[in-house]
Amino acid sequence: MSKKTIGLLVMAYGTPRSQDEIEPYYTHIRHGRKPSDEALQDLTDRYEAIGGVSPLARITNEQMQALEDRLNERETDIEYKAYLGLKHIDPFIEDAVESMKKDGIEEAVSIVLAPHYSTFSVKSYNGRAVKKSEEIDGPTIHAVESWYTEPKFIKYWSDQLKETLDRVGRDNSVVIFSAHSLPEKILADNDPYVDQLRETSRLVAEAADVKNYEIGWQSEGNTADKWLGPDVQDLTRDLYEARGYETFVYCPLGFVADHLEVLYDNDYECKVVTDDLQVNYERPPMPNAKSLFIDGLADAVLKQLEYSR
Ligand code: FEC
Repeated sequence: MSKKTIGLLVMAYGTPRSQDEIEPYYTHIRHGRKPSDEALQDLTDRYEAIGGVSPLARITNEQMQALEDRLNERETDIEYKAYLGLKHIDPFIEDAVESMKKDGIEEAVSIVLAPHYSTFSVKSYNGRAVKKSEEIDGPTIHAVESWYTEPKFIKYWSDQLKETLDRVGRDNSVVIFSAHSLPEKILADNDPYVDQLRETSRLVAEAADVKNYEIGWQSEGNTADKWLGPDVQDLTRDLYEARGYETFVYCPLGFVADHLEVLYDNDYECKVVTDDLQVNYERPPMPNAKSLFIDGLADAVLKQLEYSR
């Protein structure tokens, strides 16, 4: 008997693959409004500081391929076929849904490469996928809405933190868990984003026997909105003043790959602060396509399918 093929729609933020793509990408992020020359230069300089382009495009592809492989290893009667759908650059989410339709896929499962649900992020990814599918009478899409407590995801980070804290010591160090900041107005609509980050942080901290930890927000956008705080840089200074920690361990739980928001906002911007305070900077490695993490994503996909069918 031939295997049934299920589409695996892997959605992620996307990144410019060359300097020429920075402007259209940034314009898309800004909902079609072109950035000023100054803002564009500022973003170009940040990419320059991390090596010209972000490694995110490569890593997203590796994550998608590894997830497809892992699901196909684990399931014997279903063939998973992965499709990449990006939020701000091609192939867009809508392109991926069209490709599934063209390939005759009738049923798909979608997952966003970001653990925490928010109206600003996961809801918009899944909303775009479902809207396109409805327009073209495309596949039925079972969406994983969030996976912030997935045990292997928690274990990935707690293993990393144990290794770091065993080395630097627990008493005089603090872990700063963080995610991308969002406009504070999300709180008015009972958005679960903040509580979900708190829960991931609690689970990781417990499993890694972390003595001191705090939650911060990073990478806030350049808009007039009030954004969720405290910002990780301000938090670093405040914690140093209040408690005199010797080591700051940054753990950007809201992200899953090495990219601009980690390589620049943590590894450059936070490090400027720790250097200024003459304290130690630590940032354990991101999950990228590491086996334990990918297995956790596979668990989330399989659970969603079992639940939806
Ligand atoms: O190229 C790379 O390596 C970095 C890619 C990248 C990731 C990422 C993740 C998230 N963002 C989220 C929300 C917002 C909101 C705004 C916003 C703005 C930017 C800009 C760049 C950028 N983001 Fe991003 N984000 C990445 C890159 N992000 C570049 C524009 C310049 C700047 O402000 O720094 C504000 C938009 C607006 O103006 O209205 C809001 C969230 C995530 C994590 C979830 C996810 O991955 O989807 C939330 C990676």
